[in-house]
Amino acid sequence: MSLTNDQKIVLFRNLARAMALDRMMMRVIRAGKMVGFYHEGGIALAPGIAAGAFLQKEDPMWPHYRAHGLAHMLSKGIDIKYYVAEHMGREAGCCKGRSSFHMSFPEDHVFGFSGNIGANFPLSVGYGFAAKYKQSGQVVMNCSGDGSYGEGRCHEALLMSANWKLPAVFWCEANGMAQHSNVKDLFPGPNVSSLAAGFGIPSMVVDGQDLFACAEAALQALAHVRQGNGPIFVECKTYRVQEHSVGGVNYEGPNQRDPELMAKWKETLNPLALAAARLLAEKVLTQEDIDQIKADAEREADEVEAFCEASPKALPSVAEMQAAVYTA
Ligand SMILES: Cc1ncc(C[n+]2csc(CCOP(=O)(O)OP(=O)(O)O)c2C)c(N)n1
Ligand SMILES: [Mg+2]
Repeated sequence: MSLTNDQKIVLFRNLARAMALDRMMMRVIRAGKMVGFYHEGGIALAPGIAAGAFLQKEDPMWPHYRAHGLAHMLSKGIDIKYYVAEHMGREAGCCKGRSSFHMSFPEDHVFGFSGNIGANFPLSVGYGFAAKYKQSGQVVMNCSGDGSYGEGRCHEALLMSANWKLPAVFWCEANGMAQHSNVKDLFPGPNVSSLAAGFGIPSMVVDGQDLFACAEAALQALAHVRQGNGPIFVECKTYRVQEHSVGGVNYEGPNQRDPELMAKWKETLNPLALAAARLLAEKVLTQEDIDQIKADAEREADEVEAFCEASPKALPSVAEMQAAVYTA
């Protein structure tokens, strides 16, 4: 499925925005202005942009937790300043600064967010079942990393989705790492998407550094699901070139990961640079257009930071906090 030039420009602009915002989040946390912590996206944000790009507002999405779903939500059309304000513990945040990254945007059908790896899978089965039962036409975008698939509930979710032919995309951002483990030490094979075949679910493997390849895969996956064919699995191969989370060390098992290899990946596999080269070669954009898009993205990140700093710090009373606690 090929993309129009207009679609390519939107994707490119959103990737530039997400990468500038990711860098801003790193500046903010290092300056001690963030509540909670942050898992840098780095050069792994193209799959998230693709995952959110072609969803309707009503399509439930559970973003991958890396970069705390920044790319996915921005691409889905969520106003990201409320995400940043939430991380900075400000009243303007999407959950009034109470949640750090355990946030939600219910109006945009992002119903929750968790650092609990794999927690989203059973919920996605529920969203998918509801969509099918109500014949709402919604598609569920269930995003995760390759490290999720050591969790039993992920396999149960694949099984139930396949069995009930649920309208779900299992979108996997495979950076080869799960915290300090290499996925090759956790999974017997080159692609976690090979699991899908065991459940009769079709799958694709895509270059996660190629923004447009990821977007084409998202279009194809959504078309498959919207036509009532049941779930599909998309694996985007990407890279982690920094520590797992801020303040950590870039370990793999007991050893530090090779810094030279990380630097080489960072330089040669930057998805924005790769997409820019494509757009120039195809004469979709000029170098001037590209520079302008990048400058706009940096300015937006600065403006978002200033907006958040201007919002009062969230200092809820005990009664206000109790009102937000749900017990059953
Ligand atoms: C249920 C559960 N087990 C373990 C952890 C600790 N943990 C946090 S991130 C992570 C690795 C996740 O890997 P992946 O899903 O591939 O995401 P990546 O960080 O590689 O982007 C682990 C094991 C957790 N948060 N939740
Ligand atoms: Mg991973």
